[in-house]
Amino acid sequence: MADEKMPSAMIAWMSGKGWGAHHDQWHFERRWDFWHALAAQPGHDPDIDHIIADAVSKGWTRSSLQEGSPGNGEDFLFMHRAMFQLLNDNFPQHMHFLRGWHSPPQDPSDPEDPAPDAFNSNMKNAIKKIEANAPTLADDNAYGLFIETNWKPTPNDPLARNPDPETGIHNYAHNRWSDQDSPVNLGDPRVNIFNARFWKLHGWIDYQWWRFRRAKGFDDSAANYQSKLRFYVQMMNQDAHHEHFAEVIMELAPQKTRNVFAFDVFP
Ligand SMILES: [Cu+2]
Repeated sequence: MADEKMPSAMIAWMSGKGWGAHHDQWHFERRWDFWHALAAQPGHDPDIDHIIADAVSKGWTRSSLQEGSPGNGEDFLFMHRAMFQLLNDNFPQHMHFLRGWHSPPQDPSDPEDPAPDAFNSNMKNAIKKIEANAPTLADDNAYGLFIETNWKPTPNDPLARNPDPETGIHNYAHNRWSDQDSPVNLGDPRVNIFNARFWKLHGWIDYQWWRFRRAKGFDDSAANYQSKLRFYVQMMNQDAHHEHFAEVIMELAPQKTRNVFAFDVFP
């Protein structure tokens, strides 16, 4: 089934805020070491060089918070929650597009979310753990890292992975439903925010995070929670000053999308 797009008014609004480019930059800068380590390997996929050259040409730099390192987990959760908040505020009539999966569909022949192969058994366990009442994870950061990524870089090895095989359902799901031929390829951060399935996935994550915080007794009125959320809401609410790549790719030139999650491996 072809990917469903978000309502056009929402796509136009997100494009106006430059969210496609921002989302791409946010993820790339946090995978800076990862991409450069892959590019250093002999015989690597030439797409990797294109991804790096593209980023460097835009002046993007390395983030001190690399994906999978401490601090990145809660960043990931807050940034996406800020996007939900802004879309909910601006598009109350489209609230159901932001609802999220009840649970990620695991059946490859699911009519709405078909997938090419059987659901990974470690990822099945990850879903069980996440949906359990109080997952045995310490805090927002540990929770975010568990959901986001299997990467756990060390100073010597940017490609080191988390020994816990149940980490990274987020990256797994992006890769599972990526479609190189889709103009809103779930694997391509430049355009995947215009894909309805992106919000189903992140809606599930955001809801589970909310449940986690409640089970832990964390207080959403706490100053550190509020200031982090406000930081991201303000960042994401600025109007874009740069080129709207998303509009270009959606409406003018059918450029090839890419799957940045294709290099993830799940045990
Ligand atoms: Cu995502």
